[in-house]
Amino acid sequence: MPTTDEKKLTLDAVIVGAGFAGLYMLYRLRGLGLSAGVFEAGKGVGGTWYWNRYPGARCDVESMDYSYSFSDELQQEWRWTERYSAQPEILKYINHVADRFDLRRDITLETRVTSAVFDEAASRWTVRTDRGHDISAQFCIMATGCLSSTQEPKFERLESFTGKWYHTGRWPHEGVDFTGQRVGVIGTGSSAIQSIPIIAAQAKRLFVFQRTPNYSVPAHNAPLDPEYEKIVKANYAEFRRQARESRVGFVMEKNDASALEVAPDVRAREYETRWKRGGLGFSSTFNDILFNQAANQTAADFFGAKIRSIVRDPVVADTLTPKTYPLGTKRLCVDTNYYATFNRDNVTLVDLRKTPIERITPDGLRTSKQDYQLDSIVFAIGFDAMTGALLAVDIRGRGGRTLRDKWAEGPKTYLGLSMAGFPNLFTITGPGSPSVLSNMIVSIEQHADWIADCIDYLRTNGRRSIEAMADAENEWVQHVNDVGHMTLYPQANSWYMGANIPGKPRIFMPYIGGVGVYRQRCDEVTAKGYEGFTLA
Ligand code: NA7
Repeated sequence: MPTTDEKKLTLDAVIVGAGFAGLYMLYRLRGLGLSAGVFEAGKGVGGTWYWNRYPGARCDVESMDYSYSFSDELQQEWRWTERYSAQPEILKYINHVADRFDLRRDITLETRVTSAVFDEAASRWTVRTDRGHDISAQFCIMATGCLSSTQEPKFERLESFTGKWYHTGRWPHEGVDFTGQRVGVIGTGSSAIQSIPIIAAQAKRLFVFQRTPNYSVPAHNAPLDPEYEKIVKANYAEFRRQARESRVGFVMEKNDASALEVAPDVRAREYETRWKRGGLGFSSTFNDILFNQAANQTAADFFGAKIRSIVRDPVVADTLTPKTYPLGTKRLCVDTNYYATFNRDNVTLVDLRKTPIERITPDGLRTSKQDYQLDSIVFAIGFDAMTGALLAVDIRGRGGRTLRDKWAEGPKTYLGLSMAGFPNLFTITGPGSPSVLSNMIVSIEQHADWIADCIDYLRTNGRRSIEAMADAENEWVQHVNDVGHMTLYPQANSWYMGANIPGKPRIFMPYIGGVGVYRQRCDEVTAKGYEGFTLA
């Protein structure tokens, strides 16, 4: 515990969170000569990659893309071992970055920021933590991540369960051995889809409780091809430039053809090629998959046929086939042996649409049809995405207005970076920015750079504060919404829409205009002397 004196701090900036965003923000602010402190709830750095240690946790963006670009020495020297990196390797990388750039001395671990209150007279933030820190800072930067606030399991009689239960987003650090156990996994999102094949291979019996099936593309993960690594490293600057200007923060092979305009055999061949290649690029097989229902249906039909070709039991195959929302409008999953796992004798799929969970029992759970005996339950039920971690902090801006109040009907931001009424508060990859629809590291670097440049500008121009104008914010919120509704995304009950959390406002939260387009917009705002902001 810090002593009273150590707890009372005056800093130029407080950064909340020590994941990829917090670390790079600290690096940038230090470079400007600012005093900055990072406060992090975990016992280590890494954010998402610190908490999500469930079996099979892996990034769905390829390793050569999913890494920092700010240091050429770092990107040249670091060697990824696989096409898609597993969680332990990514965590090792983040720790390497923290050491390599001597970041740890400004990071306070095991400390949760509980409130941030704006003092209008002083134009400063007072930030408090659960360990009694009382920090005065000119700037407060929320680097709290989009998928960090877990959705808590709210199943009736959970407390009566005599076995052990886990949440994929808060996995025990020592790991879990399911050998000989009867295990139930609730949920079939990305976390479940990655962990199910591994748990199935270990457990005696595995019951998968599915509410909504997901579309999952094979990863075809493999050791990183040394030739590919060599080519990328020889051209890393250009590779990164293309990523920054792309739609999603990494280069996906584009196809300007419509799925509806090509002959059926050409279409089938294209889908097959993308399936064989694996990964998130599947949803760009044609240019209208995410915009046109009929085009999307051709991809969904291809998917259904694939599932039927892998899963032997036709009833199970049918249950695993999504039918209620367009492909890609819930985040596409990337897997290793997911569908084939349902051919195992020890795996049973339970369709919760037909037989919902009634309650947890002391030795398992009960659906409307039967009791299941379980030694362990894995809740793979996701996150209060994009807004959860921000609203978990009691943030109060001008006039004492809370962020919770401001966002009561859904998040409102200017560029996903800043909010009217909350001067000198920044969000890295906040709602209204490309964030979760992009390679997060590309978006994180862009935001941290924009914020650092903005702070530098304020200081060199003798300004104390910057605040989004209400009009600019309203226009941006409208634009984010308009662009979102040009696509099929709003049709799904996804966490992009806040639909996975009971009572959360239903609104499409990320900006889908594209990483390159969005960056241009941010740069224009800067070039026009921070258009849409008030500087004081
Ligand atoms: P997701 O993608 O939100 O998946 C959560 C899953 O849990 C999903 O299948 C949900 O079904 C299911 N769920 C949630 N609540 C319940 C209840 N009460 N009962 C039964 N099933 C439930 O979270 P993940 O952790 O898998 O992945 C999050 C992101 O992390 C992922 O997109 C990647 O970007 C990385 P539903 O679809 O709501 O019917």
